[in-house]
Amino acid sequence: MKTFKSTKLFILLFAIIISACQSNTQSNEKVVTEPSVFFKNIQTGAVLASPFLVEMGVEGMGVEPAGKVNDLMGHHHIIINSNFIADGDIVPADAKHIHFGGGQTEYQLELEAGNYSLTLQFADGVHQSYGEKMSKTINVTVR
Ligand SMILES: [Cu+2]
Repeated sequence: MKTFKSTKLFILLFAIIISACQSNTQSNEKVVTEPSVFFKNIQTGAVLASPFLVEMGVEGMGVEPAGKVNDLMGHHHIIINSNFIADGDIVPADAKHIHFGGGQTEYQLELEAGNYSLTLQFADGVHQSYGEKMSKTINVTVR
């Protein structure tokens, strides 16, 4: 009887240890961050004097000049008063869409006074968007 009890206890402890290990593994997986882009130096709601410096950040991917398509690599774009570009679509080249095909991560943006949405959009070497998950939109006021 005593042996049976301790065996039961051992199995119970074993089960607790196993489940503790599993929940650790799960929470570690959740900590892994998805690749993302962000404005390093400007928060949404900022009031700025033109021209102002825009510092473009990326996590989980690398910046390289446009030209070739490489996994997890690309370049930044700033989109003014327009939406992010859907995954796989080409980022247009016009006054609203500024490409940083040289691999730049900083830009002096000049805008007339007013309210703007600024979207940072990451895209691959042939300007195909990485989609909404690799974009970030903020709203700013230019005095
Ligand atoms: Cu581009």
